[in-house]
Amino acid sequence: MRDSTEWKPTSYRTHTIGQIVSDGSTLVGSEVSVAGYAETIRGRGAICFLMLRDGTGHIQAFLKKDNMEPEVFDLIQSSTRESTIQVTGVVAQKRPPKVAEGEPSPPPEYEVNVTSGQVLANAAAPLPLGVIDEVKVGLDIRLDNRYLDLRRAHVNAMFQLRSKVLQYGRELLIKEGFMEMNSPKIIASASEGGTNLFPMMYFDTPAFLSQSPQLYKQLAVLGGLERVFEIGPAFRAEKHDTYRHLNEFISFDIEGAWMDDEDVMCVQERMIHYIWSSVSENDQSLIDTINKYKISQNEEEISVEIPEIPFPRIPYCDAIEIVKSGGGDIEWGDDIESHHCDLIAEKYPGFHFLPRWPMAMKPFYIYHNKDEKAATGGQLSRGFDLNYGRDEMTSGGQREHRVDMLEQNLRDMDLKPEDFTFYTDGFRYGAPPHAGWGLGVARLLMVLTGAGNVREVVLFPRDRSRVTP
Ligand code: AMO
Repeated sequence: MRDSTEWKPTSYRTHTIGQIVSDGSTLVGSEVSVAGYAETIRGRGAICFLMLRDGTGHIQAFLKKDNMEPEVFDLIQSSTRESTIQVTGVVAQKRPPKVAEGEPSPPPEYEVNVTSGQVLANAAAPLPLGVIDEVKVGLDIRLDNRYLDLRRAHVNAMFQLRSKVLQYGRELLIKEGFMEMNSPKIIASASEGGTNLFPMMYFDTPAFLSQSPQLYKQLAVLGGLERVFEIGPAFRAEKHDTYRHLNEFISFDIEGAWMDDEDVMCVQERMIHYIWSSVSENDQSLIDTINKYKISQNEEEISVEIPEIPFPRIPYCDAIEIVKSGGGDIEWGDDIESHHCDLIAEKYPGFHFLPRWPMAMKPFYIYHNKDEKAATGGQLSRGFDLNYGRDEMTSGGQREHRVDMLEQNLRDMDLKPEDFTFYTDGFRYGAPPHAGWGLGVARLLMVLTGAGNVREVVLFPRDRSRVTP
């Protein structure tokens, strides 16, 4: 449940449930108002036990018809599970349960003896999925009813953890002098290849949804912001139906001036190390909630093992040799696909970087160094990936900051420099060498939480068959 120390009173409640649960001893005898979802409503006749849940905890509300308006009592008693209810009453310590002699007494528990209340909104019954009772339902039903799925403790904990991961990522970058920026999501030209764009009409002009903040984070750096980051949506019209692809995903990007590929790989590993360390230090209760569910489902528990840094660097050429020696069918110049990654992961099971990809396999904005040739004679680039197991987490690299080379790269990749003048013009007035990366947030969360599908860690995923809710 959420940390409740800084919650302030609102029109609907004087306290959060978590505050009463944790500060009950100081509140006994005081009047409080709380509001939440009705988990269970038990009792007959003139007595009712209502278990209320808000985002911070659970508490029992005890209702006696004699102590309140009888109509309100009847309304609450006849309300359905998950209805939202507000009650006002006096905090009392619950009678402690009997324990055997010599056994330690459990910590005191508190309840609210209700004097008034109201049903704020009744829930329809039956619920399309169980919130507190574990009835197995498929992912599609869960996603169709995500607003209810989210009320389940482990799902709620998962999204709290997601928020923490982003918070820690931001923290580390801000400490290192990066500032947050936002780039436009309606764009005129592709940065990551033209085939997977979502076209749209921008009034009378054809435009696209942005695949990446790439060109804009670079322009911000050229403009003197020096170190920027962005956490924002990226759109890809890819016809994949896999556990790790979505058509809209959150990309966590950085870009830094006076940096090369190795510099930004170091930033990335420090950030991941910081995220894992911070989760391990601060968020065990979220992990415990998720693990409680995993244990009930016989799934492997999460254990937050802080990865050692530096992560191994396996240059592309070496990676090809590892795949070949593992029996994989691959040649220099081929993409390293998931089944190849499995062979690399046998040797490097944790996070590992794959730097120095062939230039022809990397986008036009990647740095082109004519002196960097592979043994095959092929041109190498300053582009890298970060992988974990069979999955790519990140792509990045040093960027081409020399405008003539940049235009050459565009031509080499059959793109027209005149379509990119809004970008290339930014390089005509002095451009710092710079580098950056883009990390798939959902993929990183899959590693942290052991989720088998990105949809588990994305609130309202967008894939080929889903645009609602
Ligand atoms: P790239 O296209 O490799 O690089 O994307 C960066 C990272 O984003 C994630 N990702 C996805 N996640 C879910 N669904 C998808 N369809 C999807 N596509 C990509 C991956 C990937 O590693 N501009 C460069 C980054 C840079 O060089 O700074 C880029 O976008 O985790």
